[in-house]
Amino acid sequence: MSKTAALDVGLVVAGHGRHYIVETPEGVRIICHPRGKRSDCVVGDRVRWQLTGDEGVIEHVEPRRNLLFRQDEWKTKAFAANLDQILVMVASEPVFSESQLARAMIAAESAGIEAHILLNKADLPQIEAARARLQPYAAMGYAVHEIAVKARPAETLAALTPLLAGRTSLVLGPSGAGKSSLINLQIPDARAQIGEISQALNSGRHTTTTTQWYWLDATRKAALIDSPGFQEFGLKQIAAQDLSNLMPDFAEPSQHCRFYNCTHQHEPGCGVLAAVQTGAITESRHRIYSEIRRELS
Ligand SMILES: Nc1nc2c(ncn2[C@@H]2O[C@H](COP(=O)(O)OP(=O)(O)OP(=O)(O)O)[C@@H](O)[C@H]2O)c(=O)[nH]1
Ligand SMILES: [Mg+2]
Ligand SMILES: [Zn+2]
Repeated sequence: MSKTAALDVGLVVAGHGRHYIVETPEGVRIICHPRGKRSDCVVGDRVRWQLTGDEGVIEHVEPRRNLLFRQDEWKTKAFAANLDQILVMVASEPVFSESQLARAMIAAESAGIEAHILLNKADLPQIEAARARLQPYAAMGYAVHEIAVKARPAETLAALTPLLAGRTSLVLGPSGAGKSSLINLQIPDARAQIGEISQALNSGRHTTTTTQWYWLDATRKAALIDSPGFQEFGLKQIAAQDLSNLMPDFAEPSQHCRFYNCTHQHEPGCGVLAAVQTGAITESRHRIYSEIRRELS
């Protein structure tokens, strides 16, 4: 028997700086520390661990199916691993940044993870403007689900239940979009699930400060992962020449560029610039592309 096979298996359900909460196959949650200085596991990781005293030590992280992360100038921030889908949640209010939304979708494409858009707070008058801003994303093939988690809970549950069934979904988005409200709607015992340790770390706060894994069903087949609202969303992990391939509305037009290494900025015969002229690609999408591209070169 190999050394790791003798260790217990576990699932990382929360991380708090230098320690993690690992869940056993029986559903028991234990505080664990990584072996050594590097703390490189994230929520969703399958790990091998062993008990030392009343806490555990993570000895090994199993290979990941995928990993969603952002990479800024100085640091890499992993969101979660081994995901079936990402639900990028924005709301009619507060007004969302299209650049942040686009970056989250690009990160998902780059990690090879299916992404959906949830547009929350459909009850507010600002919904029309938000819907219009998301129209290009629907047109380029993303599913956009309009919901009202607090205002129309029954309707929201009915709309999202089939989407969530049997899958591990990460809910990602800016602060105040309603991510935690969605978790609480889908999972009535959410507060109980996160346990005392996590609650203590989040106590008295409305805003989420750590990524947390919640089971949706008693059979523990489906999960929802809550995450803190993000602001920065660097994409330094992406090579500049790959960027347009990760933007679905750029795919077809870029086939018509005269130069194979076209940057879609100023080149003659650029299919992307032609598509901006006709409106097939919006000005704002091209501006976001140019902004990210500048950061990558
Ligand atoms: N009008 C309206 N407000 C909503 C709806 N859903 C959620 N909210 C409100 O939006 C606010 C933010 O909700 P949260 O669930 O805490 O947002 P969050 O995305 O978890 O925010 P962070 O944890 O800071 O990232 C709360 O005051 C909710 O009551 C809705 O359907 N309509
Ligand atoms: Mg929250
Ligand atoms: Zn071009």
